[in-house]
Amino acid sequence: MIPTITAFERSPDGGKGLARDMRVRWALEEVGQPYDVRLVSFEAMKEGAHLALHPFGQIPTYQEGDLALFESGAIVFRVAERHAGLLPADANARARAITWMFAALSTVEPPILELATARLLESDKSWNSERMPLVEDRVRSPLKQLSARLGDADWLDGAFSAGDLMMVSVLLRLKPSGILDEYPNLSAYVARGEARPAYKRAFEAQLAVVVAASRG
Ligand code: GTB
Repeated sequence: MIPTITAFERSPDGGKGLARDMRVRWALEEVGQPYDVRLVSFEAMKEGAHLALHPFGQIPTYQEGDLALFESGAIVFRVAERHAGLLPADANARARAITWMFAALSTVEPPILELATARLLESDKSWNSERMPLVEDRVRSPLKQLSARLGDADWLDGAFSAGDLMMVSVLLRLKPSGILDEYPNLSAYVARGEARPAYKRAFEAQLAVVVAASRG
């Protein structure tokens, strides 16, 4: 059965692959599962039909038969669980890969989102320049430890897994800030993720939506 995911009809990032459908596309590409994409406008996201799929009125969603999921982490986990290639067969290694997915989403991503909010939505506030160093340091704190743990390994725990897919996806959001460059092994880690053929296919697919929208 071909699953259907949702993505922005007009992505505010202009095709940089930062919206969260990108990690779902990437997972589907990694496992070789074809998928359909339904594009939704900001207005439609907040209306009943979409809210029935996503209680917070966001993208991405995932539909497979009568199963409907939201939350990119849950969707990537579903894809990884149902197909070979993103989670190791060994039970302990599998549990560790899932742990890295959670670490990406619940430890590394929140301060990165806070930084994005501070830069995009609060730059005009009088207190922004005073607060920004604190926000940036909250990003650096888990990165320093992540960098130490990764060391000179290619991936976080042996072979590439859904844990790496999620961690690279989360770190990508930091690229414009320059903070990632402070950790050369993390920059190289992200570049390794971006170099994967599945990542490139996913990136091109989301970019094609932006290009098509710009042509009207
Ligand atoms: N926790 C959820 C998940 O992981 O799936 C969060 C989903 C989410 O934040 N979705 C965003 C959304 O639908 C799109 S990805 N927003 C519309 C709304 O809330 O009304 C977040 C995002 C948006 C824009 C950029 N960008 O322009 O760079 C990057 C990321």
